[in-house]
Amino acid sequence: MLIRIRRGWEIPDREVTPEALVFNRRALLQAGGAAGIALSGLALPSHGQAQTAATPEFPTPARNPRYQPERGLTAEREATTYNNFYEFGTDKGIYRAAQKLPLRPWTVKVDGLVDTPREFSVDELIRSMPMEERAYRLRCVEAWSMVVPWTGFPLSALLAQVGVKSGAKYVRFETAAMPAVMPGLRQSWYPWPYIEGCTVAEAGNDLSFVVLGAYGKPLLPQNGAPIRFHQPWKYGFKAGKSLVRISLVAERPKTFWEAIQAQEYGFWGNINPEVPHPRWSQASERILGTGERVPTKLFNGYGEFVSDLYTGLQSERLWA
Ligand SMILES: Nc1nc2c(c(=O)[nH]1)N[C@H]1C(S)=C(S)[C@@H](COP(=O)(O)O)O[C@H]1N2
Ligand SMILES: [Mo]
Repeated sequence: MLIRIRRGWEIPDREVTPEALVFNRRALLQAGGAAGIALSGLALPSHGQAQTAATPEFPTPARNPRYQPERGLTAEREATTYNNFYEFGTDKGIYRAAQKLPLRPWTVKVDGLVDTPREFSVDELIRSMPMEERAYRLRCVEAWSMVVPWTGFPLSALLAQVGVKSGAKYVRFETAAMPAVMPGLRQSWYPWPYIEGCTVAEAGNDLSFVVLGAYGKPLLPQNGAPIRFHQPWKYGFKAGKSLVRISLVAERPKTFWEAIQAQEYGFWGNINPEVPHPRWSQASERILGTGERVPTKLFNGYGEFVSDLYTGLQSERLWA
């Protein structure tokens, strides 16, 4: 039995109505797969009074005030129509093609050097993990950026469920490879599936966030539905979309972009305005939607939370 952990800053008056809804929702999920699909937010047939309150099918927890985005939220339209998701194609307009991604059933395997390897269904995670909203900056190495209100939970909460063994040094993220719906996989020179990774220490940082929703709704396919990752102090390419497996491993995983072009993309991918990428200066960034250009900050402005992770690692290639 997983315990729903309430955060101190969560607004208590949200609890009264949602309790009843959560109860109904569980009953519906137990009733079978059809209800599960309906509750994913794609289709909303009426299931009685449980559906009348605001978005009972997906939790809308309070925003964590600790992480201030310091800029306005990016318009949802921008964030959902200008994407990188090479499995669906290399242009920014893959949102149409991505609608073919089947979102249920969907499970994520958590395995490797853990005490209890397990496979979690996405709906189980939505019900049982300590969900919160976080408005994070996202900075792509192509020098554009946005601010998205994600819904999800800290990766550390999931790792606590399985228990990380002492030999584990890295986390390897594997994302979906579904040739039937992903035309990009025909580009066979790319090393599919898209793999990403970080250290166990980075994974344990509270900013490391497993994302299930955005803008108060379940994640859309183009943003990596039904479950993706995000570490806001790293370039966007570190954030694997449509995760199927999270493995605790002893060796540093070979990541997708590193495998393609090791001179341009390293393992760490930390944001640093002073270290240019061969094709893009990282000194400034274009804000999606407004087109405004602003200086880029070290660690994307999250240094106070993460710089300690890198003491003693100066010999590593810490910046993309
Ligand atoms: N599986 C997968 N994940 C991926 C990518 C991808 O091509 N495939 N692109 C990455 C890059 S380069 C960026 S900038 C972000 C973009 O996330 P967004 O489209 O939700 O803004 O997703 C990352 N995750
Ligand atoms: Mo990116």
